[in-house]
Amino acid sequence: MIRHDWDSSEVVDLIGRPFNDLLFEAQTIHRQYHDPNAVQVATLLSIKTGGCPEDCKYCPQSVHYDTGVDVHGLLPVDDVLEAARNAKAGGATRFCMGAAWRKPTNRQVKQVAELVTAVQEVGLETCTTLGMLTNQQAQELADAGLDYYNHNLDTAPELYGDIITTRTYSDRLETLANVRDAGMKVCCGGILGMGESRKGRAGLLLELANLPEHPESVPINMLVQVEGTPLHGTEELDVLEFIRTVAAARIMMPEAYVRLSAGRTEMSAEAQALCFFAGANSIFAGDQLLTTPNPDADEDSELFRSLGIRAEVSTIGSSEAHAVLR
Ligand code: SAM
Ligand code: DTB
Ligand code: SF4
Repeated sequence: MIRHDWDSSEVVDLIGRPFNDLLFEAQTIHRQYHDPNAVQVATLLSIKTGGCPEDCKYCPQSVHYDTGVDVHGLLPVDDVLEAARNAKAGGATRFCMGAAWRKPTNRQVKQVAELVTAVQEVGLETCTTLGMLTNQQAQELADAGLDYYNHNLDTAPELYGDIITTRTYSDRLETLANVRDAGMKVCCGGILGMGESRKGRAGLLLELANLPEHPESVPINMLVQVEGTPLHGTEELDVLEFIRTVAAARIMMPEAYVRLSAGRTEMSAEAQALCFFAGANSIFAGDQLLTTPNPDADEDSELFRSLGIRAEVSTIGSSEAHAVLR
């Protein structure tokens, strides 16, 4: 059953259930909605890096912190195409382009729309994450054929002001509504391990699951601690608690692709295997996230091989037929 009426204590209790009960329920629901042995593979590219005016305390790309990221302006289309072809050759079905902007200008939206059209021709689903969008900007990206827009809520509303002061939770919700109105699919999740309590994690899941429509993709990131950011040195989250939160996300948003996102370089194969059992069915592949490292291709193929997991094949061209069949 798809619900949008979760309350906080119910979600705290859900995350805190006996581990075996929680994972069994998550896996049972997972099997009702998804192929249990297939994982979707997406690849990330930072198309504009660093120098961002926002003050997100986790982020190496904020201009407020000295992290030594290699700052660059918007990449030319040829560089983006080369990365997209490599991603496709590596088995990715979706190509996500990230820009360190608070909000793009109309000119920047036009430039990104051209990148979207070019990447589509490679035969990949497209996703971008560019910061806040107006209604018209969202429509322009949708008209260019953009499939997904990533815009994370990142944490619970009551904790947002401790992490970011340069924008509000309602700014985030407004962009998400603009993306939906324009007819695009939504990729929206958050970061765990920023010092939040279980109630904080529950608060993030509650917001996501109580949106008018569940996001099609829900990235769950483990904080990547980058030196120079204010959250560097935060006490690390127990990986079992991360897995519990993934399981709760699966139970609360049965149809969504739950993505085991940033933080995999610090996770054992066993921890990642438990994330897949808990209902994660998407990853970022490629040796770089936006600015920080990710497991390399050999490590990921070995992980998939040892677990008998297949990379999901492209649905481009068949998605409409699929929708008719359902
Ligand atoms: N500037 C745009 C925005 O913030 O919406 C798009 C790019 S931003 C880097 C995309 C997402 O990356 C953030 O919402 C956050 O969830 C994630 N992120 C950034 N730094 C991270 C870190 N150190 N660890 C985990 N996730 C991180
Ligand atoms: C998401 O939720 N995680 C990705 C993607 N969406 C854009 C970004 C992770 C960034 C990790 C830190 C970095 O590499 O800069
Ligand atoms: Fe800028 Fe996005 Fe990083 Fe925040 S998360 S500082 S908005 S790039």
